[in-house]
Amino acid sequence: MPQAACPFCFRKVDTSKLAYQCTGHGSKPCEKSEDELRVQMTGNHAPSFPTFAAPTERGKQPICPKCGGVAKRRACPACHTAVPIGFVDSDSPMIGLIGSKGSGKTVLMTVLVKQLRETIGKQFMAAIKLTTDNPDGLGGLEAYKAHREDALFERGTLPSKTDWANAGNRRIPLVLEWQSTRTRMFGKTVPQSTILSFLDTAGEQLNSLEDTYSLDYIAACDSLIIALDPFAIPGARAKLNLPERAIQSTDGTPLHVIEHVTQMLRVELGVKNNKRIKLPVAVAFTKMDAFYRMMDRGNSIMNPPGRLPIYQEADGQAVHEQMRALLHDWNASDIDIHMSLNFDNFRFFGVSALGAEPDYAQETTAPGGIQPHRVEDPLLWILSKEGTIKAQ
Ligand SMILES: Nc1nc2c(ncn2[C@@H]2O[C@H](COP(=O)(O)OP(=O)(O)O)[C@@H](O)[C@H]2O)c(=O)[nH]1
Ligand SMILES: [Mg+2]
Ligand SMILES: [Zn+2]
Ligand SMILES: [Zn+2]
Repeated sequence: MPQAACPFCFRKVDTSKLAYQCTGHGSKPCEKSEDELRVQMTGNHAPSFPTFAAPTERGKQPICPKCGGVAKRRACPACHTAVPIGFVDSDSPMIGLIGSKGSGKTVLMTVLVKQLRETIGKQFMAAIKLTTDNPDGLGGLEAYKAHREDALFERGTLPSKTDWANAGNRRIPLVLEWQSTRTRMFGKTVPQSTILSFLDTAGEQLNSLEDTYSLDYIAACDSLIIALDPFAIPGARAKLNLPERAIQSTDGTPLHVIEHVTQMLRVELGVKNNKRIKLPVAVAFTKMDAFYRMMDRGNSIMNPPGRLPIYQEADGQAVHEQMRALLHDWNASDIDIHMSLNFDNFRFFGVSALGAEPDYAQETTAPGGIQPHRVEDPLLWILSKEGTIKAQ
């Protein structure tokens, strides 16, 4: 039975037995109302049409109990949120993104989503779409575009502390559908969908054990991207001449963040102290643009990544080694040691979502605009581990 974590409530569900949700096209009008289960599991109060279990008899049509119409939309049986159609029968991996406050997660996600849609999709011949938990009307997508994408790319303003997706006490996962093909036996290709769910989880939320939503998320993840702020490493900061406003990470050094995540993973996944954690972890150092002027021309971190429809293993290895050397220079090899001792499968990445340093005090992007550099690398590495894309 195909199993996957629901991208909205993170419960593992059998994707061949999803619930149905009415779309209001019966012969009599159907009514939307707040769904108790949905509120309880995700905090979403938006009214929706009735969600009901799939008929158990084979060949029987899913009929809405309220209006008698045939339902076509599928929904999570645990939280009653409508899911992208590609989730049906899939065993999609769940990829988590965590890091401390100010490490650049919101900027990274916003730039990554646009980069995936506009560049990476073409590179991998994949259709990459953003879906939200609000499939009726485009409310969710429009809000995302206005508050996240346009704010950053058109108005050049950096995310505010009370971000759109973190407003109130409800956090909204960003859900992407990556549709491509997979080659079966005899060279036959079949369509394949991978659903990616990103919850922008701040370090301080990880600290409070009451935040079960974050913990459920971490526990459901098949792989993780940890965003680390190099500005929070004293030895790295000493090499720069940063204004005070650039220093935002408040909850400890990157080593503390990593140690905390390791402890949490050990508990959540039940990994004993004498075993390494198997879950693939991409450790992404953000804001690398601040160091570009100090790097040699030939440094792989500075090189443009390849544009072939494969994950380039040698290039990834080279960046990993360059990052290790930088950690050594920054007097932060303890991060490398900690990762080696605790994880079977990790890799370092050096990314820059903005591509150039912003005006930290004004909270605006550089006059030249946004030129993302290597933002997709961590995700591509993980997708190559999951088998969604090839590695070479
Ligand atoms: N130099 C540089 N600074 C960045 C970059 N991305 C984010 N920042 C800085 O880090 C701050 C926090 O970013 P944000 O994405 O809001 O962090 P979050 O709290 O982890 O979501 C921004 O206001 C910028 O000052 C980047 O690519 N380069
Ligand atoms: Mg944020
Ligand atoms: Zn769910
Ligand atoms: Zn109905």
